[in-house]
Amino acid sequence: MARPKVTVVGAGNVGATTAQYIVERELADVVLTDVVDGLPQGKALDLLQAGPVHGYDCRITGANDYEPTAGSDIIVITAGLARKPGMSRDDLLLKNAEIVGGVVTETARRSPTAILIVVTNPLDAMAQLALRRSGFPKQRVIGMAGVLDSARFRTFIAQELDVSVENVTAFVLGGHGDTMVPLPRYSTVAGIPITELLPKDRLEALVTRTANGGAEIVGLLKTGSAYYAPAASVVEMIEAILKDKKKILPCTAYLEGEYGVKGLFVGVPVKLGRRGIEQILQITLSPDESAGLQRSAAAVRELTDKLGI
Ligand code: TXD
Repeated sequence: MARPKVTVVGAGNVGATTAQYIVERELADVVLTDVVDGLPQGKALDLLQAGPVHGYDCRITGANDYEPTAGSDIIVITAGLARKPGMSRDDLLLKNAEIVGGVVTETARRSPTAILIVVTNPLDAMAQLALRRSGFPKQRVIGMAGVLDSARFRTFIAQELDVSVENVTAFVLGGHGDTMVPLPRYSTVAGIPITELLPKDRLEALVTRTANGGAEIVGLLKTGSAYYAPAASVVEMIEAILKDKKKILPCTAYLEGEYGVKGLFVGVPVKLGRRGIEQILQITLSPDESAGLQRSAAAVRELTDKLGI
């Protein structure tokens, strides 16, 4: 049986680490692309040479053009710029929209049945742009944010209670970043809601740390942002899709009325399988949680309005 094919656009920190985790799990052959001459080719060759040691046979190809991406099952978009000094959030929005728009046009026409996983920030708006540009059905355009945000929350809960991360499930809704909505009452340790295990003030501290999880790492690294956990999160989504696992994961999905949000990408629990987003799960939110989600949606809407999408 032919191995599935995954294209990763952007051979920077998140892109290259995503390629690494894909081949280490032997999930797919990988095509890694970037605009920087030699970068994707060099990283692809290096990863290929780790194969004999790790014991994987996946093919890994690096390219500066899109021809080798044709017929991909999944396309992961990590291409973009980080914010530079003097650059406003809006400058970044417009620049990354230009990059992501171009990438989507080039990849979608060569892989018309692919599933797009968008990673580039501002995530929710870039996912919306990818949906519009590709003309793909909404089931096949997914943003990665919730898996990462909930992985961070799970890490902090496990640390706080000194239990295995494997026992901890956590739920995070909403947009990526400051407006995310962690849901402690749906977060559990071996099935026990964490609201029964942690006092309110500790729980609030963990929620705040989760919401600032990305900034905490940027503050430490200084020259870049997180990539191990983001790449691991992308790969969990890829695995759920390629193995048709029907796994329930928090992902950024296009809503058409669910949770009272219409025509916008927001993070919600979805079922991921071979057809992409196979279902959006609707859970009952408290008035506070619902208000948080609406605030989050409004922040996303501001960006999509600026892009006119
Ligand atoms: O939760 C999430 N969604 C995120 C998002 C978690 C982590 C990172 N997040 C965002 O992903 C981050 O804010 C960036 O927008 C992207 C990629 O982050 P990364 O840390 O990988 O950035 P790098 O190392 O700067 O890599 C970006 C690469 C770099 O090699 C550029 O040369 C390349 O993108 N690039 C392009 N590749 C292809 N085509 C075009 N046009 C292009 N422009 C730049």
